[in-house]
Amino acid sequence: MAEQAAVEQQLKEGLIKANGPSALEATQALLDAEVDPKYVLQEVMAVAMFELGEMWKRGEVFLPEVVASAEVFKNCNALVEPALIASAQAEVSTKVVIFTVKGDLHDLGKNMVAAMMRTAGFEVHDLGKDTPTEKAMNAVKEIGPDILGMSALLTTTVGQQGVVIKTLKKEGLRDKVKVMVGGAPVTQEWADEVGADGYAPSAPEAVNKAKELLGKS
Ligand code: B1M
Repeated sequence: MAEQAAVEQQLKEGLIKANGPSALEATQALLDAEVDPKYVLQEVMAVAMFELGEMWKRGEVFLPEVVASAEVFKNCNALVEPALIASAQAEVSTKVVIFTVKGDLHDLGKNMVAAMMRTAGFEVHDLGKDTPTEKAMNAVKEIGPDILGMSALLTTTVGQQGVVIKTLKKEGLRDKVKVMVGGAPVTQEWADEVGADGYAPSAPEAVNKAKELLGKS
């Protein structure tokens, strides 16, 4: 492999410019060189998407370009996930239900959290994006998860995390599950305000927080 920093840069640029072949080539090169797949996801791919978001805010890129980059992210993620899973620890007695809240189509970060939780040996049930509260309630009743994880990326949808927690209370389910919240606009203060049990700013930290909440750290 060429110098690692150069390949990381190639991957970041491939994501930002939606150059799929170049991004995939760089992802594969990093994995072949046995760079930690968690590092590739968190420190390279997620960082590139953050930079893209800043460019979008400044009006340097537009929605169709962001859509194209998100597609490249998904394809690169599909390469990284098997490497992540291969490093999974055999634990499994922890069940997680995870989803992106109603009205919100952002799922790249939620997918990363789900993948890293699987790596930690958790049994993860991913309900997807734009998830109606009722679907989440049914999953809690049917699956009986230890953790219910909610992702939200928009200031207009983050309130749904509070709606879900209120609905859990209304249905007598709140004490049966630990609730975790995350996503770019989410903070510890917000988690406290809506009555979540835990918040994590990143996918690896979400795994640590889940273990902490279950007394397994
Ligand atoms: Co959207 N978008 N987007 N977008 N998008 C943001 C979020 C935005 C900040 C961009 C900007 O203006 N700079 C902005 C929100 C502004 C706001 O609310 N204040 C925005 C907007 C405005 C919109 C639309 C409204 C645009 C429009 O249509 N006019 C629209 C909304 C559609 C909808 O949801 N209803 C929209 C659409 C889209 C795309 C479809 C094009 C695409 C999403 C594709 C997809 O996800 N499949 C997209 C993208 C890619 C982004 C940015 C550029 C990148 C998001 C991302 O994937 N980041 C984003 C800019 C930004 O966030 N700075 C932006 C990478 C990902 C790995 O990080 O999701 O933060 P993230 O996840 C992290 C942590 O947050 C954490 O761990 C992850 C990994 O470490 N985490 C958790 C996440 N979930 C967690 C759960 C946990 C714990 C941790 O516990 C359960």
